[in-house]
Amino acid sequence: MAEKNRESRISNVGGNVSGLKASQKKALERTYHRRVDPKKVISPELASHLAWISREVGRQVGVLVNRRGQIEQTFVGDPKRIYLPDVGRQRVGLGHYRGLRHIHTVLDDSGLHREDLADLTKLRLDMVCSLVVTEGGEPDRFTYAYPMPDAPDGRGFYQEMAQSVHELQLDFEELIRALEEELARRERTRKADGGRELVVLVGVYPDRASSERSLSELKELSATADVQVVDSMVQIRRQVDAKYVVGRGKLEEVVLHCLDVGAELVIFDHNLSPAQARTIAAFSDLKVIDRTQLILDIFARHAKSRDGKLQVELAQLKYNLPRLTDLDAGLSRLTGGIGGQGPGETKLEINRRRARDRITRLSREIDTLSKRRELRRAQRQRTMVPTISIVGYTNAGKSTLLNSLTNSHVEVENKLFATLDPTSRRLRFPKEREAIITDTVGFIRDLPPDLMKAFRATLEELETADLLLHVIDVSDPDRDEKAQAVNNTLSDLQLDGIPHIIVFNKSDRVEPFEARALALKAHGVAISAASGDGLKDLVNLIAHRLWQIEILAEDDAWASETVARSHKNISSPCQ
Ligand SMILES: Nc1nc2c(ncn2[C@@H]2O[C@H](COP(=O)(O)OP(=O)(O)OP(=O)(O)O)[C@@H](O)[C@H]2O)c(=O)[nH]1
Ligand SMILES: [Mg+2]
Repeated sequence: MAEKNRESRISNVGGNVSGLKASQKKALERTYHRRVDPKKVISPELASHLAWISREVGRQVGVLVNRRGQIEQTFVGDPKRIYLPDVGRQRVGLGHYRGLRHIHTVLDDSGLHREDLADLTKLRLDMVCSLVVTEGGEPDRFTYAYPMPDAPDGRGFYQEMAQSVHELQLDFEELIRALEEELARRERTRKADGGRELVVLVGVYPDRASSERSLSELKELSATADVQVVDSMVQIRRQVDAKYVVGRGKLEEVVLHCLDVGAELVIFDHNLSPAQARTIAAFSDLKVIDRTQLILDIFARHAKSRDGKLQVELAQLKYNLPRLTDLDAGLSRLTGGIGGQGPGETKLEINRRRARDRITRLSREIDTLSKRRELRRAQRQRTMVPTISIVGYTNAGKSTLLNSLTNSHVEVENKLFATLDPTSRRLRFPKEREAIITDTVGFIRDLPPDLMKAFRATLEELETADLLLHVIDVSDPDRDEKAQAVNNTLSDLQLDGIPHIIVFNKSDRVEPFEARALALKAHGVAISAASGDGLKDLVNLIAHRLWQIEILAEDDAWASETVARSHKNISSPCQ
């Protein structure tokens, strides 16, 4: 069978074969008959053959050799360059290299090229080698490099030169065994270390300050998604590279670095276009996801209600569908694992079709649930109870505020996107007045509006709100940018016409006058949702806005009773 396969490869010489004589092509085809001892990197016979034919055709000639010593591919380059044929986009298993080495001739005195070394790491080849050919067509110096993640110079490979192939003392089998053992050992150490996926964050920013701000949020998002950030790589440039986001050279550096630190996942601090996502995935052997996919992954982990889960899945499907590539891992991302590798056996078309079918079914189911919610809301509106929605950047303290206003126990966490499903509670005011108050999903900058729309349950609550409480974490150095991001999202969603109160929360974490001064300026209110400080002012302001009634701010008893008498007798509208 193996013989037959090899037969069928004859005449299959790739690359730049144009203009070659029939006899030269035949000679190139004969390369497939060569066989290298599996313990050797190259045999003197193969070296002589390659050198001779390369000089004969005046071009570089390359071969891919597998671990059994068979020639898998033969290809021809230009006099000064050679392009590696497609080695298949199948991801190499953990703890393994690709099982192929690339050997090519050079007709001048150069050794390994930069491209060779990039191929070595990005395609996880076993080895790359160059063979200098003399004027007379004889093999001369032989340079080789193999992966070495721990290489002291941080380059990720080890390079060596032999004056001739006869001088090569290397036991190839033994070398690969040791290298893979080391890879596997690293893998085991990582697992023992909690088994969290190791990631490298990558971003392009116009300046240092914005890189720090943006990366710190991406780190928090990564922590929420339970991956371990080992490093971040930043490129400062005015514009994002249209093709690779970071420049090509930087991307090579990223790939190399990932290999160095044992990371398999790269998270881009941008929203990649489908074309960029595909190009970058094709460029390296790493799993690549973007900021939106990371956020979606967090959403998938945190959604609790049936409605929430369906909506996240729908958003993931819609986002990932145009990003599916031929041999892509895409589908498993749809099931919520962080950029997880997809089931290799599934054909792309089936993936796409299944994804589309699922999108249709999910949309239908979500519609049904939405109608039910609408009914409930209509009932509420009939009773003329005004509704208040708490909005704000993620982690600002929205759920804490709902809890302390209504003595509830909505989950509060120092994590981004702790809340996904809206929760409504009744809030009683003096003089038999009451309102419904709803806690909603947090906003984040640069979230595609389509994704925001995925949270229909939340949005529907917002659309019918009579008043929005915009909660801002006053202790956050980026509070202004974040508040602006919330305003932008509100206006994207055409919700900026709803009256709102600005609530500066976490006042206990700043100087007392600071929050108050800000509140005064913004006609808002400073509170500490955690300690209850300032809540009476807030209740007062709400009552004033909703009914134009005054509750004496000095009257502590009244205000605290208002807060204490609140009930939690309205279930979440999407349960
Ligand atoms: N010091 C202090 N911490 C607060 C205050 N309010 C909330 N926090 C903390 O801030 C973190 C986030 O609070 P959450 O109420 O979960 O924030 P959220 O806006 O609902 O966040 P998401 O639902 O994730 O968008 C938690 O660790 C809270 O304990 C406050 O007034 N003071
Ligand atoms: Mg919350």
